Amino acid sequence: MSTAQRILLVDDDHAFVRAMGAVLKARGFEVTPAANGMAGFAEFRKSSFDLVVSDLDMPGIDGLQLLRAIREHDLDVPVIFVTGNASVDSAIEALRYGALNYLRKPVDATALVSAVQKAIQLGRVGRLRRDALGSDQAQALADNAGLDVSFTSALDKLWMAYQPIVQWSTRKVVAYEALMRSREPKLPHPGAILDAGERLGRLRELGRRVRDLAPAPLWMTDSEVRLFVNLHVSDLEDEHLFDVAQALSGASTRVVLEITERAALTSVKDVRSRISRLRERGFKIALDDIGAGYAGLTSFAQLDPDVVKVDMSLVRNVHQDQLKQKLIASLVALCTSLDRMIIAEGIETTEERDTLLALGCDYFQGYLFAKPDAAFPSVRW
Ligand code: G
Ligand code: MN
Repeated sequence: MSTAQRILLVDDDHAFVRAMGAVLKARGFEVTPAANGMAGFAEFRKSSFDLVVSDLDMPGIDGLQLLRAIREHDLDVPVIFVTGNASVDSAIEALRYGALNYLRKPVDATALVSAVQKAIQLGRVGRLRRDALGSDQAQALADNAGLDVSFTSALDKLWMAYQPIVQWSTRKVVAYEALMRSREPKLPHPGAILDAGERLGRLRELGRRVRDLAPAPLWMTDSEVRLFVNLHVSDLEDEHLFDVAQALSGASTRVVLEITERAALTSVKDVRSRISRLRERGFKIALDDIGAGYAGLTSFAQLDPDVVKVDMSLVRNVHQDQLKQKLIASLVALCTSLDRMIIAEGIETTEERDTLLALGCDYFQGYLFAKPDAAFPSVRW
């Protein structure tokens, strides 16, 4: 039986595969060539390898996609990328996805052999470490590593949907709420992305990405139109949020930061001073999901919000529910007396809208008017 180390060599550059294949074979490695990402992955599924060496830029399935597919099956196998294109972005991305090394063409044979030997050694250590752990621990590690890959991909494929917030009396769009979405099928809903970010301790990266993307299309709207952006409590503890150089700060006077009532603000150190720092930078503050029944009016007192958003659970079938009507009427009275804006969220029917109008609401958001969409969606009055 052969004990040679097995290398999968993937590149659409036949000359490179032939030349490097020969170099590696001469050093005693067993080399399986593949001419593209698809063929490489097929080989990978057929047998086990100690190392994958792959081109980054290939037609069809490229190196990154191949790496992602491999990581779904094998968390340990080391991967080295080789590329003729000296793109720093893709190099960084490759490393983020767990590639071990990155070599630029033309590749010197000695450099390749030394990188290959080092990678195989590291791969072996990774495998031993996983074997040494108990099966539960190893499983948790594996699950998290898989989740980590999906989360990275979800960040890469993040995009913002926008949902109008309207004023009924003037029939005008006064703002858009930016809502995160991702094309990563493993994490299809914002809730799933947030859960993954929380489990992995990567919520801040998510918040930063949202704040980078959210203000981009703002220039297309009238200057009075506001942008509502959701914050997670963990964002409040991220200095990036307070950085005047971040994209959102540039538009701060048009931005309303939504903080949900669902999360305990008590966990955040010096919430009040953080909120006032945001106000100093020009941001307005909204209390999101009020009435969802978690913190009651505590967070209202803590935040002293400029805007209050009524949770859609209070809005749903409000026309049939006297208790909901009373709650909303008292919130409207509170906001009116304090001169705060109050927005009812999640309106789906004309019955809900008309009841809310009768209760004194003038600002609305919900599928009845427009669903969130990539471009600024138009409103059905
Ligand atoms: O927690 P927050 O209020 O930010 O959540 C808003 C979410 O509610 C978004 O994901 C948005 O797509 C969704 N949404 C917006 N309008 C409606 C609506 O009218 N009905 C329902 N069911 N969901 C809505
Ligand atoms: Mn919101």
